[in-house]
Amino acid sequence: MLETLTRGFTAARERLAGVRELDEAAIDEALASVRRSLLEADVDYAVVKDFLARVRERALGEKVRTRVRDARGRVHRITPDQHFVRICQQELEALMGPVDTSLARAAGAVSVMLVGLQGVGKTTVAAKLARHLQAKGRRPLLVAADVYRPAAVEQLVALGERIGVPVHVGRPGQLPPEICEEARDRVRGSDRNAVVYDTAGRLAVDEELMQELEQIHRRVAPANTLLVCDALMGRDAVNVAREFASRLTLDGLVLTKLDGDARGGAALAVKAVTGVPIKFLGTGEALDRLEAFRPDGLASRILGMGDIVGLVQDFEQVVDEKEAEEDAERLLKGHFGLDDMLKQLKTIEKMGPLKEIFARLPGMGSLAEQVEDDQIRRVEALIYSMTPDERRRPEIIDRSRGTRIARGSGRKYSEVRDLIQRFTKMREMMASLGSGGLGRLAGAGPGGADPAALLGGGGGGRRSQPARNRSQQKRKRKQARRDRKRSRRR
Ligand SMILES: Nc1nc2c(ncn2[C@@H]2O[C@H](COP(=O)(O)OP(=O)(O)OP(=O)(O)O)[C@@H](O)[C@H]2O)c(=O)[nH]1
Ligand SMILES: [Mg+2]
Repeated sequence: MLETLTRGFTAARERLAGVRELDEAAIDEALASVRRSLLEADVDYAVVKDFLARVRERALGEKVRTRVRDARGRVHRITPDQHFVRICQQELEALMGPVDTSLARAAGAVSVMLVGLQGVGKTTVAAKLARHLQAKGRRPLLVAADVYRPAAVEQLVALGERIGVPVHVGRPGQLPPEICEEARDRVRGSDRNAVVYDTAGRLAVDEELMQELEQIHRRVAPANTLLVCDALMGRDAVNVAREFASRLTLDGLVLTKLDGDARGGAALAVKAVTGVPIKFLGTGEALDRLEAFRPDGLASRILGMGDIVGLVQDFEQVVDEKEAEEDAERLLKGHFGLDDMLKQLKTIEKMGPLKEIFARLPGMGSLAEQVEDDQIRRVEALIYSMTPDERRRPEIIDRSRGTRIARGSGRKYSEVRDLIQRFTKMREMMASLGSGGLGRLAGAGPGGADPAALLGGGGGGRRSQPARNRSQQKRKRKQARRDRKRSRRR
């Protein structure tokens, strides 16, 4: 996802690594890589020009502060390349932001009308949004307002069934504006408090489609009209958005298939050109692959610096907090088996393909390319071929047991050996951290471990204030709980 852009910014940073100051020659050279990747990613030309000019002006005009003091009074050195990246980060955020992922309500109900060209992912987004609303405690109704494409209604009905959301289907011969109006009335007269209208798409913006969409819009007055564009549309997304915006009041954009396209330039330009904010991103076919759009997160990812905040948010969604805490406690005591590790891996897997997760870890972007999608499957096969005792105490696995496990899982003996070596090392490390090492490492007293310190001191600076506060509070709560448990045991 967005590899083309990341490559350009990474190259720029590499060019600036080690330079003593950001002079004109150095900046222009760095910007040349950025420019190439922006154009290759199909970002609107005028936007590229503007963006580069702004970065250049700031990079030349701002005095680089080489030392900054963080909240704890520690001094960090800032190198010119870091300063450059910071400017890029801020300008990317300005280009794509501000954050605006709210969905408006009218008369107590959230109503969303989805519009867009054929095949961009409207129906998928309809189901994803319904699921998203459901997760927020709403009771949505999906409306099948595409009566033209064969099987379009069935597609939505099937998706609705999968997520347990009712789908309003019109009678034979009924036209979309009427279907939508009836659906709106159905919501008003029931306990439903959200509605998502899935409309038909066309190959290109045509008059007939526009008129129909205008009619629906007039009759149901949705609180949110969202245009769906896919990343594959590149620069066209901008033109299409302009055309739709000239006919309908658009409240936001949903950008889909960001997983499927390395370019994704539309994400950068479309807000700047149309003024319509990006509200959601679609990053996969599965119905949980919808992200509330965060410009800072996407900017970090584009810069190859990962997106820890987003990763943590996703993780909080899939992880069972109590269980995770118990696991962590056992891990730190060294009482941790391969079964536990597999469980952890599977939790991580729920967040999406490993490759993507790595791409969102700071500094791991390039590593992501080496991660193979079936890595977890292979580890799983190995662990499943072990006896419960072997899983608990992998140190008992000798050559003959290892050969048996390899045969049972259809893998090589060397893979069994590698897995056990890696696991044992990890367990030893965690156990040593648990016995006070973590506290020492973090420079805090025993028991006062600070995981943030392990992420590197300056890292906190990029996180938004509320996110940081939230996770700090969470950490404090967890620590308090742990302390309580400990004192109970004593
Ligand atoms: N990889 C990927 N595929 C997606 C995403 N969103 C949708 N798709 C796929 O794109 C194809 C078209 O999606 P639909 O939701 O049917 O698109 P639509 O806009 O409703 O299409 P029409 O109703 O024909 O106009 C389907 O195969 C989806 O699974 C996404 O974020 N990533
Ligand atoms: Mg559709």
